[in-house]
Parts: sequence; structure tokens; C-alpha cells
Amino acid sequence: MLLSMLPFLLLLLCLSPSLPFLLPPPPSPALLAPPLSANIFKFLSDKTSEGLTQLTTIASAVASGNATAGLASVKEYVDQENEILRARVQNIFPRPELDLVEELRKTRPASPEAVEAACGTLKTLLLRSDVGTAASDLVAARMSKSLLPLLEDGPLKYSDLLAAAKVHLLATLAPPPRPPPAADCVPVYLLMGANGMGKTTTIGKLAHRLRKTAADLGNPDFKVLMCAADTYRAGAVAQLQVWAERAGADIVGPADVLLGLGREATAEACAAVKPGTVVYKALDRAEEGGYDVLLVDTSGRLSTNTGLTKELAKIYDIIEKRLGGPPLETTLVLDASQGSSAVTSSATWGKSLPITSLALTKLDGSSAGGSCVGVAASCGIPVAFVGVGEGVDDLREFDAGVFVDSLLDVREAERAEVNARVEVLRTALLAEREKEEEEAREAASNDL
Ligand SMILES: Nc1nc2c(ncn2[C@@H]2O[C@H](COP(=O)(O)OP(=O)(O)OP(=O)(O)O)[C@@H](O)[C@H]2O)c(=O)[nH]1
Ligand SMILES: [Mg+2]
Repeated sequence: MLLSMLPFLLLLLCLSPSLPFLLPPPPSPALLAPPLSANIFKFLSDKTSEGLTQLTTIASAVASGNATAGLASVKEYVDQENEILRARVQNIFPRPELDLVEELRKTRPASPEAVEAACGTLKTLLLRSDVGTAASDLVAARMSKSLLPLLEDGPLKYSDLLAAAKVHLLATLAPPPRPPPAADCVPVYLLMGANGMGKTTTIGKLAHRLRKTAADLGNPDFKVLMCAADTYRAGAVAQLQVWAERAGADIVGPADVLLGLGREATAEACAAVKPGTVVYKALDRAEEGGYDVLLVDTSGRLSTNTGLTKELAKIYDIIEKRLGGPPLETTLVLDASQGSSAVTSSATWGKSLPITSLALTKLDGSSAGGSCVGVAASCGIPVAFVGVGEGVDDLREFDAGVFVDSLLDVREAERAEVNARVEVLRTALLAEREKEEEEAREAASNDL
């Protein structure tokens, strides 16, 4: 059975976009004979219509006894798929305002006034890209402060402007300092957000990603536990169960609480179990079972619902108390198209519990990713993940560098020079900060 599944597993491996592509030695044509081709057919047809076309090519190659050509065709297909995925991720970021970028590209500021004007243009670019007023003001002001001293060496180059913008945009998107997560206990991801944002799906994708990364790093036994703390919505536990199976994770739900108490786990009884009690049970299980990570799914709620917000805070408190420190991540899951309402809800929830990261979902749709990065900047919460589809592989870590390059239209040919300038400016910035801190310390000791 296992042997007969081998080509299918190899094909899955090849199609996985984040794995380095290692084409295995071609299996014998006999192994690719039906009914295995039916399995392959199902997998590819589940993907895209291009997959279907590729399948036909492979099937014809195998039928004519040329399996190597069939596999070569798979490789080509994988390369194409990876390219599409890369483009999809790139496209989630705002399209640069090319007229403003061109204006900046042509300037060679040689005076403080010209530097101010260039920073003003950059600010307009950020505002038009929905980065938000506060963040745009801050970046433009810091940019001009970094650039003015460079005038001593002559007129500025476009790479100086880009580099200054990049340094300060990255600083704006960088995570703020926060207390370290609890040590020596299971890392917990608590996912929260309004109804239908993609919490459960993100948990499934995250579990898969964590397990796959661990396996790539040589730990195929990485154990993920999911906690089904959405006891309100009928079907929510079953939905998470499906994701647990898909991702190779275990799950604790209200039924486990009831069974632990020797009670019957009827649907009615399960719905009556408090989410906090399920979380408590999951923490027990994670500890006893030596799990590597615990992912907590919560029910959808509006930030205006004070009762449900209190309940979320209670879940957070239970975790914090049990761990002796905060969860590793308290992640607010947002549908990327819900820009302004996201700012309001994150601000409201932020008063009840510290949100440490955002997961932006549905960025594969037509929604504007830029406004959500504006949200990240205005909420002061970094984006950790982006969802780019409904599949188990469709979760990406947010790359602020790629975002900023896309926003500023940094071209391939310019990248090395810009990044070199970024390093120079960053070093100068750090030195300046250290000097300021030193001066503050001296002033404080003089006051004593
Ligand atoms: N296209 C796309 N769809 C997504 C993505 N993430 C989630 N979805 C879809 O969004 C819908 C809602 O996802 P769920 O994970 O059930 O959302 P939820 O926040 O858990 O919903 P509630 O539990 O009802 O609050 C589902 O149909 C998902 O398949 C994404 O990144 N891209
Ligand atoms: Mg859900």
C-alpha cells in the first residue's frame, strides 16, 4: 500500500512550494500505472486548470513509457506554480504610485529645502498608499532627519532617499518591545477576531506550517495541539477537527472536558462548556502530552460585545496564569478588506488584552493589502502572517522588506545599492540612539 502511494507522495513533495525542489529519481513506469494515476489526477484537478493540463501531459508521457519526461513536466509545472504564488504574494502589497516614485527618482536634492520637498513627496506616496497619516508623518520627519547630514557629501542620490524611507518604514513596521513569553512551558498561540475572518482556517494552516518547518529542520515528530474553544457556533469544533486531521495535529474540545468529568458528551452539553474550561483542559493535555505548541481557536465576536470581550480576556488570563507569563502570540485575525473597522476593533480589544500580532487573511482576493499594513502601523501591531488562499499551504510569514520594496518600487537593479545605504543609515541611527541614551543617563545622574 505504502509502496503504491510512493509516486503520489513524491508528487505532493514536488508540488509543495516552500520545500526546496528536490526531484527524486524517476520511479519506474509500472509504479505510475493506474489506479495511481487516478490519485494524481484527483490531486492535480483539485489544484487548477493548468494542473489539469499538466496532468494530461504527464499521463500521455507515462502511457508512452516515458515517465522521466512526465516528471520533468511536473517540475516545470511546479516552477510555474511557484512563480504564480510569488506574484500573488507580491500583489497583496499596494501598487506604488508610479508618478510620485518617478518624481522622486529624478530628484537630486542638494539643499535642506530640496530634502524637505523630497520627503514631502514621499509622505504623499505613503498617504496615497493608505499607510495612514500618523505613520506617514513620522516616517517623513525621521527620513529628513537622517538625510540632512548626508548633504555634507554632496547632492543626494535616489538610493539615499529610498534607503532612508526603507529604514524608517521598517522601523515603523517592526514589533514593539514586549515582555518575553513564558519560558519552560508550552508556547501558546491565541487567535481571536470577529466572525468569519479566518481564525480557524489560519490555525489549520499555521499547524501545518509549524510541523512542516520542524520536519525540514529535522524534527518530524513536532507535536501540535489545537484547542477548540469556540463552543458557541454549532459545527465550529468539527471544522477545527477537519483542520487538525489535515495538518496532523491533535485536538482538545468540550467533549474532552465532559468525558474527563465522566459525563456524556451530547451536543447540548458540549455547547454549555465554557471556553475557558476547554482552554484549561488543553493546557493540561499539552503539558502531559509533551506538545511542542498549543493553538487556541476562539469564537468570532464583535469588539463592541462587552460580554464576549470579557470572556476573551478571561481566556487570556487563564493562559497567562497557567504559563506564568503571556502566550507566545495573541493574534488578531483580520480579513484584509476590512481596513478601518479593523483599527477600531483592535483598539477596543487592545484595552482588554495585549494583542501582539496580526494575521491578515484573504489577501488572495481583490482586497487592498496596503490599507491593512496601514492598520498595522496605526495600531502599532506587527503583521505576523498573511493568508493567501484556503489551502493548507496558503499561509505566509509577512515580510516587511518585500512590502517596503514593493511600496517604493525598488527595482531589482537598485536593490543591492539601496540595501547597502540602508545599512549605513541604520548604523548611524543606532549610534545616534545610543548617544541620546547616554546623554539621558548622564542628565539623570547629574540630577541625583
Ligand atoms: N480566499 C481565502 N479564503 C479564506 C482565507 N482564510 C480563510 N478563508 C475563508 O474564510 C471563511 C471563514 O473562515 P473561518 O476560518 O471559518 O473563519 P473564522 O474566523 O474561524 O469564523 P468564525 O469561527 O465563524 O468566527 C472560510 O470559507 C475560509 O475558507 C484566505 O486567506 N483566503
Ligand atoms: Mg472559527
